Amino acid sequence: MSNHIRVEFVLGDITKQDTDAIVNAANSSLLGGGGVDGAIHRAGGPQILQECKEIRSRQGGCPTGQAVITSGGNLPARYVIHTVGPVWHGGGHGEAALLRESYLNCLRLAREKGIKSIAFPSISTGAYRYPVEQAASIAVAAVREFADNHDLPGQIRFVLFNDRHLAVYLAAWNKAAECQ
Ligand code: AR6
Repeated sequence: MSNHIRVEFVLGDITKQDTDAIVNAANSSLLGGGGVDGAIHRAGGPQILQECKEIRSRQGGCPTGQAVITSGGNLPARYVIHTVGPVWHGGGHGEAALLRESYLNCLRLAREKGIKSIAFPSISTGAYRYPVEQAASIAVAAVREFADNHDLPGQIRFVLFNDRHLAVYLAAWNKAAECQ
């Protein structure tokens, strides 16, 4: 693991984070929705949706596992990285690989943009019904893999919305550290 990276886990609201970028658990339309997506568009104002529409007109939305970037509008964060996690269909439909790609593509975009701090929500574990224990182990493995392969100075923050999710992510992180 790179010595330059700090990973932290907090209980909170993603829209309040003061990292350079926050990640949105979006859908392929990029036109907003409920959960994290709704909260980000409400707090960030119409600028974010406007930029999402421009991306849509260029590339026709965002496929599952991919990521796109907009400004942060009125949010404390300068950027929003929108990714589309997989819908859980029982685990036999490539969900794990797609969720891993969502995290890695957000980190790749952040690196390209020179973003030094990024906050992730627990992608796919709300409306998309991904079991949180499995999602957490994929999320922490993706972050560790990226940090191992890139010199990535900065901070990665997981922002969990309830105590149970926070405990699950911390346990996944500790387990991954033990296995190393
Ligand atoms: N800050 C941090 N985490 C939150 C917040 C918040 N403000 N609000 C909810 N969560 P979800 P998905 C947690 O449903 O499963 C949308 O309608 C929540 O407890 O936001 O990837 C999109 O438009 C859960 O653990 O995202 C898509 O259609 C996690 O964030 C679809 O939902 C993710 O829940 C995406 O579903």
